[in-house]
Amino acid sequence: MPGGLLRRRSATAGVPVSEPAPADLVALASAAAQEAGELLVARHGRVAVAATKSSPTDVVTEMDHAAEQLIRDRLLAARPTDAILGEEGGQTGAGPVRWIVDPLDGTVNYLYGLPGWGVSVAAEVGGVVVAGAVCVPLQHSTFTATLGGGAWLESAWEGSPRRLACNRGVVLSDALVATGFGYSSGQRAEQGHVVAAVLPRVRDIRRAGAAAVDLCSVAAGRVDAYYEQGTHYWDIAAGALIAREAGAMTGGLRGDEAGEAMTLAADPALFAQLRDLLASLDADRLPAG
Ligand code: LIP
Repeated sequence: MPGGLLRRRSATAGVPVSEPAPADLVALASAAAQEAGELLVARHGRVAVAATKSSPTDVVTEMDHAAEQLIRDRLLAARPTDAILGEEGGQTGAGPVRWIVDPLDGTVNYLYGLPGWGVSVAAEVGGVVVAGAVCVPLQHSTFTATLGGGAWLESAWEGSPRRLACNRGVVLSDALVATGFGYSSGQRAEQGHVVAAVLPRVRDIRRAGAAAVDLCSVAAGRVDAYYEQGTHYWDIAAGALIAREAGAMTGGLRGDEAGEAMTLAADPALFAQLRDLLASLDADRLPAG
């Protein structure tokens, strides 16, 4: 992956202006995500539930805040004028690069000692995600992607980074489909109806517990597809780029972008089959209230 800064000429003064290269942004994203992952692993035994969000199962730990602060510090030390949108700290700054940070995706897995949690850091330039990293510490894995540069997996079990490609040519009835559920019981009731209708139509369902990791699993061919209603931007910003760069299509059910109403990812042919099924079930209808 190329390093250094891209240089362009200012339209007005002819003065060279530095634009951040996606390779530099992904290196910073990956380093910050890995360092936060190490912090989360090191302090796991000392987790204390500090607060709750929308329901008692949506736990916010002290560690979410500590991990986000570490990432913010690392990003701003390297790039002091950038903006950051973090799950815990909201939006700060207003620079041309905006970082999208989920310091701990899969909080419940983390609390229970399950390995499927990750740290997600993405970089947007001009509103487009150009770089992303998802570190999954207990799988000794970091997934990265740059726009147009492919998706990659660095793993302790593999010598050098491996380029990822999602599974191709899987029909819906043979597909292993990951999904997730929200925290409110009303939303879960609706999601339960949807998954009950999907389950007989696919090979099987997986509920792993972290959207960022699920999207990386699509990229790595560990599942064939992923869908979920209710994801937040910080859950999916990096993972969706990683999935797309591995050849998957991401989006909603009505030609829209992946987002809170629906996040769907799969290779394009399977995407279309699952989208049609989910649309027939109104799976992107947000629950009342
Ligand atoms: C999680 C999401 C996951 C969803 C969980 C939860 P959190 O985010 O990544 O996809 O199914 O219920 O919302 O709360 O761990 O950051």
